[in-house]
Order: sequence, then structure tokens, then C-alpha cells
Amino acid sequence: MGKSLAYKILENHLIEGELSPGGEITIKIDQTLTQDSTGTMVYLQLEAMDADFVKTDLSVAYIDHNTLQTGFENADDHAFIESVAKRHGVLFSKPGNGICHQLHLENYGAPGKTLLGSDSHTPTGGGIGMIAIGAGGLDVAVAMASGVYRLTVPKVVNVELSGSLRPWVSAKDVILYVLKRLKVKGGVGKIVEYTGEGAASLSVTERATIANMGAELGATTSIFPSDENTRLYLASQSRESDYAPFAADADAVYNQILKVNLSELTPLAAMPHSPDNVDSVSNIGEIHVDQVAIGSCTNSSYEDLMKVAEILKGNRVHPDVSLVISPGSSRILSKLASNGALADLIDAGARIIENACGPCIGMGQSPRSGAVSLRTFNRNFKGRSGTLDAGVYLVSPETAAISAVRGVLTDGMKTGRPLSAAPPESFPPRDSFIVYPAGANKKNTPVAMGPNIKPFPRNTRLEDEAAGTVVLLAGDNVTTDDIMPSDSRLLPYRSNIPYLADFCFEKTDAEFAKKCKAANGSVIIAGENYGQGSSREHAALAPLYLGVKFVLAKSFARIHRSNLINSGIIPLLFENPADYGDVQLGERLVIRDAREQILNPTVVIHSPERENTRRALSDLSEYERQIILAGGKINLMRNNG
Ligand code: MIC
Ligand code: SF4
Repeated sequence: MGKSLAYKILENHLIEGELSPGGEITIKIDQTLTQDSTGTMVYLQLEAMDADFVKTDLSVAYIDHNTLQTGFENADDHAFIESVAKRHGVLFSKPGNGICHQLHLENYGAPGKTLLGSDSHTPTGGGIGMIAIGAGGLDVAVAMASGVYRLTVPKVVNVELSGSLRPWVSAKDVILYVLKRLKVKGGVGKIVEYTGEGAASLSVTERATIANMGAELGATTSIFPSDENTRLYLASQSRESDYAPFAADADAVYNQILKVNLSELTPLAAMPHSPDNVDSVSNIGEIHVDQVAIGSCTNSSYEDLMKVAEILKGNRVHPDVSLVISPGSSRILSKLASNGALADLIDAGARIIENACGPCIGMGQSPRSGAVSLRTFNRNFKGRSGTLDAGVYLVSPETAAISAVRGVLTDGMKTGRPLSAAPPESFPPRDSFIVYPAGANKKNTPVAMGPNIKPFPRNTRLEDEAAGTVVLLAGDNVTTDDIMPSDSRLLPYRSNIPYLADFCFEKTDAEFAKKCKAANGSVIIAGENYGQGSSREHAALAPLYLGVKFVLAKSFARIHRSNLINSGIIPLLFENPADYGDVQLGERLVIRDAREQILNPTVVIHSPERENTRRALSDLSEYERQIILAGGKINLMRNNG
């Protein structure tokens, strides 16, 4: 029986367990990446583990999210990360170098390798034929300290691509189409593997765009074969020696198949406020546009920006539109500067901002009240832009650029304008933004600890009774942006959970933190896909700090579920879906004999006031049960010496 590419790479890295869907395996991790907004927790945890030099082949600490430095907090975080990186043999990428996923693809990603990153868009690396997985910070810290990662074996969905993209239709439209078909929880527990002549026709950066937004499907990761286009990309980055061909067997067996003919796709847009709320640009119509933002780890490649430059050249940005462009990396910006494309962008009226996440995570460039903002990013959750009543549409760079010129959402195909592909480029090796840990070690490098960096909260072992008051009744697809909002106001406090906790669920219920503090233990009730989106552990650590004992939901998103478990908060599933609508706000829920019950697949939850009981599924692996009993992963590791 033929194997998928995903399973081949997992098999090459298998340390323990059986490679069959639903089972638990331990794999070797070749590379890790962290970014700064999750990285401060990662490095606090690495220090707490008393780890020495990393056990991976390569670990990189990028600074790309919190780069505004409006106060000392960001700069202190950067200094902290740099110092701990040195102590553990981790490469440090300085602010200004670019966005972690773009940089990793350019400089370090390699076919057939495994990568674990403390950011949900780590699967961008799937564009180069590697198994690249996003995880919570603690799991990444453990991978750095031990060189391994434990995961539930995903199923594999095959997206078979035929045909080729027409001008004005781009990789972004491919993934928007897949999102329209599979929806935001369609990839949970799955790896999305792209094959076919259509996949072969795409460049590595196009593949990376598609793999990047596989995170929006909730997928564990996405992967493309490594082929001639991969070799060409690596050669263009002066790294041809990292090339190796990888593909699925011709008779590979998949758990699900989706066929997409690239030749039939048209420009698409994800409408407010979800990446799967997709329609064609021509159906949505020529709505007035206030802001256009081009960049993010999804669409800030050299190819993307060259297409934008071609569209803008000799044109001007519409008077009603603010166009901002954040290139993906310093190398890309430097190339645009030397080949004249940067001048084309600026002359047309584009605002060039730093090579960083920037507006994608609400670090500046919030649109005006009630604005329509077209963004080439990957998430358009309500309020993520920093403007609660703005409507964010996710589009391709081509659609964004032509719409910026015309002032209305525009289907470029209908303009009849020709559009050529970006000419191939080669990028000489350059590492002026990288600080190497060479010569450093734990003993001779002190930790630079600023006053805003507080210890992370730790749980205590599970008690015999786990009880809490229901403080929130949440719906489906709650995002970690809902749970622990992030923007220019809050990002500087990513290393200070006590401060951040007061803003937990701020946009859903401004009283949430107060209610938790008043209750003697709290419980959250939620619908499907609870905790989708960002990998931020803060969405588990802030509830932990506020005394949340368990979350009872219809289903969970993968990374957040792991983060809850790692924090010792029990993720439980309704056994009877009708109970979801029955639980009331303020109701006290009690799990008696919790230490005993957690060992079983179902748990009985008492409601003393209503004198009834409900059953929940605990759905935990043996290892996860041990973590919950210990009160979190760090405690378990400590107990086990
Ligand atoms: C995101 O795109 O939501 C982020 C910000 O990159 C997060 C990480 C974070 O919250 O720090 C992610 O994708 O994991
Ligand atoms: Fe940064 Fe946005 Fe990518 Fe997250 S999605 S890593 S915030 S650019």
C-alpha cells in the first residue's frame, strides 16, 4: 500500500508509537522556530526546565511581532530572548530582518525535515516539502530541550490540483477556495497534502502561501512535494545543497480527497469575519475600499511584491485609499530597492512599513471606523485589525493592488490588463540580522530580565474535586484572539500574564476577569472548534491565572487543546450535545473524585443547585491524563525528574 509524503517524513522521524490515525507518536524534531510574542514564554519555560544547549539541529528565535517599541517592554523582551537564545545555542534574528515564516523558508527550511514552531503559521514550511507544525510555546521549549515532539497521528487529506492558474488568479485564491470547501474546522486532526500537475506548476512561494493558510483550516500541517521547483527556489536562495526530492508514492492511500482544477478558479475574497466566508470577487461586487494592506507571512514574498509593483507602476493609489505594504524580509526589501520596484511602489503612493507582522496582528495601521480593509493576510477575525467595526476582506496581492488603484474591490481578470509573472531572481547569502550564539554558554551569559517580565503561572496537582462556576457561554469557532486579544496595546505585555489576564475575553465580556476573580474556580462553556487561530499559550495561561478549572465544549482546535492540557486545565466534550444549551451562566459545576474520574473516557459532572448530572467525554491520551493529574506539563516533567 503506497504512502503519503506526510507519513513518509513522519516515519523517517518516528521515535515511538505506531503511525496510524488517532494514535500517539513521538517524532524527532530537526528544527524549531519561535517568534517574540510567544517566545518570551518559551524561553521562560526553557529556563524553568533547566535545559542546556538545544537538542535540535537548528533553532531560531525571530523578532517580528512586537516591533513598535513604544515603551521599554518590547525592547526588554527582545533583550531577554536574545540572552536566553545565546545561553541555549539558538540563532537570534533581530527585529527588521522580517517575518519568521518568510525568513525560515528563505534561509533554513529544507525538504524532508521536521520543524516545530511557536506560531500557528509554522506550516508555511510545507511549501518546501517539510513537516512543519505549529504548537504552544511549552511544546516548543520541550522540543528544544529534548529534540522530540509528541503528537496525535493526523489523517491525511489529499488535495489533487490539476490545470494551472490564469493571470490575476493566485495561490491565495487556491487556499481561499479550499477554505470555502472544507471550512475552518475541516482540517482539524488532518494533514493536507497537495499533489498533481497543478501542484507541480506552482512555485515554492505560491505553495508556501497555500500551506500557510492551512492553519485556517485547523490542519496539523500542509505539505507539497519537493521537486524541480523546490530545487530552483533553493538555488535562488543560494542553498541548492539543501535540495532533496520527496513525493508521495504513486499509489498513496489518503483518508479524504478533494480535487481542484486551478484553471477554473477566479479571484476570491474571504468576507468579514472569518477566513472561510469566501465568495468570488465579482459576486461581492465593486464595494468602496478605505484601506489596502499588503504583506504578512501569507503574501509578502518577492514574487508577490513584484506583481504588486507591476500593477502599481505608472498608476496612483486612489485618493480614498490608504495602501500600506510590509515586505516579508529584509532581503526582499533590499532586492526591491535595487531593482527599482520599490520606487514604483512609493511613486504610486504606497506607504512602506517595516518588514514585520505589523498590521496583521494589529500593531499599527488600524483602519478607520467602519472601514472596508482589503488585506493579503490570513485572518480577518472581528476586531483583530484593532478597529472593532471594520470589515476586513482577505484577498490576493493582485486583487489588493488593482483595488488600491481603482478604489473599489476589483476582479483583475475583468480589467483585461495583462499581468506577467515575476522574473526569477537570485539572492546572495546574507546574515547581517542574525546573531550567532557561537562561543556563548549558559554559564557565561546572564539572563537579561526586564521589569515587565513576570514568571508564568503554574497550576497545582489536580485535586479530588474540580469545581467552578460557569462564567461564560461561548458559541462556535471562538478564536484565541477572542480569548486573549492582541494588539499594539496588549502585545507589549505578552511576558506579563497577571497584567494580560485582566483583558481576557475583553471583547466578548468585559466583566470576564472580574467574574473569574470573584468565583471560587471557573468553567467556560463553548461550541465547536473552541480556540481556533493563534497558538498563543496566553489563551490558556490567562484563564489558568484567573482560576479556570475546565472548559466544556462541543469540540476543540488542536493547538489550544494542547495548551489547555499543558496548563492543567481539563478540556471536556459534551457527551450529549443537547446539554450545551442547557447549562446556565452562574451554574456551579462539580467533578467529584476528579483524580479517579479523569482516568475514564467519560466524566460525570454534577450541578448541585439543579440537582442533576451531565456526562462529558474526557478524550485524553494516557500521557495527557498524566499531565492533567500533575497539574500541567512542567509539573509532570519536574515529578519525573
Ligand atoms: C497570529 O497570527 O495570530 C499570531 C500572532 O502570529 C499567533 C501567535 C501569537 O499570538 O503570538 C499565531 O499565529 O500563532
Ligand atoms: Fe505574523 Fe500575521 Fe503571520 Fe501571525 S499571521 S506570524 S501575526 S504575519
